[in-house]
Amino acid sequence: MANTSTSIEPTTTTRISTKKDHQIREIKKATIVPKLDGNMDDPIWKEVKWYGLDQRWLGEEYTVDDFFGRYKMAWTPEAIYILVEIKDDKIYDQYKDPLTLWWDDDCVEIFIDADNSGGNHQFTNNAFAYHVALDGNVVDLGKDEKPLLYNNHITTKRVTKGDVTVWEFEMIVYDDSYEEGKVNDPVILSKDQKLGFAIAYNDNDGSKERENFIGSVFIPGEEKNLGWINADVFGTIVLKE
Ligand SMILES: [Ca+2]
Ligand SMILES: [Ca+2]
Ligand SMILES: [Ca+2]
Ligand SMILES: [Ca+2]
Repeated sequence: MANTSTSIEPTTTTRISTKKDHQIREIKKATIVPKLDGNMDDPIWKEVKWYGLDQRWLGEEYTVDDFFGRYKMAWTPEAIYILVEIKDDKIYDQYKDPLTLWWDDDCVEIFIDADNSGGNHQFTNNAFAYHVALDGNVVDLGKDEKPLLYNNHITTKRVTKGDVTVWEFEMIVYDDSYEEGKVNDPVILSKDQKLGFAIAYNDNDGSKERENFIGSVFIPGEEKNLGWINADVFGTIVLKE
């Protein structure tokens, strides 16, 4: 039966998605969970390919001796796994306090948007920008605009040999219903699910402030340090078996 009515309301949505999917990548499911030991000999890491950490978001041009980075990803219903290999000529940790200028020490930054909604997340849990420090502390800004430790969201093991550091991460995913200090259910990940994702490295080799911020995704325009504010710039991962 033809119905030309235009008065039908769309189903209620609480959030208008602003994101246009880009850098869409299919991520393979791990049947055997990688062992977080800083060693990349796990079966899943042999099966999946490297992605580059090669987009300069901040700082001057750098050389391959100063920084080279790449990563791999996998998932299970319980978590996302990330293997990161970084070549960095100097590992630098000037602030022992994890909540002081955490972005000015060498650290890996992992961006995740559980429902791929995009949009502002600076002081909300619409998405997270987890800074993982050399000592394993995980920091992001909370709703009160102050830094918070999220060490129960990401577990990591880091092994440095010479100028090469291997990090393995296990990230439990939380969505925008996350409330700090409450009991929160992690997102159970499933096949064909789409999430917003990016990863970056803050490289400092002894300066007062970070020298470079190198990310995984191209960000158009002059201002490229947007990941910590706006989840629209994250790439899109699609979970596959
Ligand atoms: Ca391993
Ligand atoms: Ca460096
Ligand atoms: Ca979101
Ligand atoms: Ca460094």
